[in-house]
Amino acid sequence: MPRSSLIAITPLLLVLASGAAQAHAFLDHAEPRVGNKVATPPHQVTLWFTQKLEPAFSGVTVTDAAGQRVDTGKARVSGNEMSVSLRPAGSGTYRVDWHVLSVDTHKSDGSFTFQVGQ
Ligand SMILES: [Cu+2]
Repeated sequence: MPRSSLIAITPLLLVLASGAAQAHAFLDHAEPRVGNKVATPPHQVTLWFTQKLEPAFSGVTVTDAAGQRVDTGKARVSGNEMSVSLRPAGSGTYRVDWHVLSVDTHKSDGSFTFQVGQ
């Protein structure tokens, strides 16, 4: 097979692989809740998944309205739950980006936002 054909096929396989992975560790719910508004900046964000997680390969980052990271870095993972502490920050739209490896060895990732303020 010509080299150019291999290059064309590789991205397609990656797309198929990531699509299959999404069928495994879904985000079940989060606190603050996905898309919700809270009055004051939370001290932590907690995410619950549909499967148990592998702590070494799972993580979460949180950024504030200015795009600055406000998480303290080290996510805590216990069973199907992952949480991270937040530094004090202001109001506006916060973005949560998570990636997990579930115990069935499948990766998935995603993001959501919540609002802080009145
Ligand atoms: Cu899976």
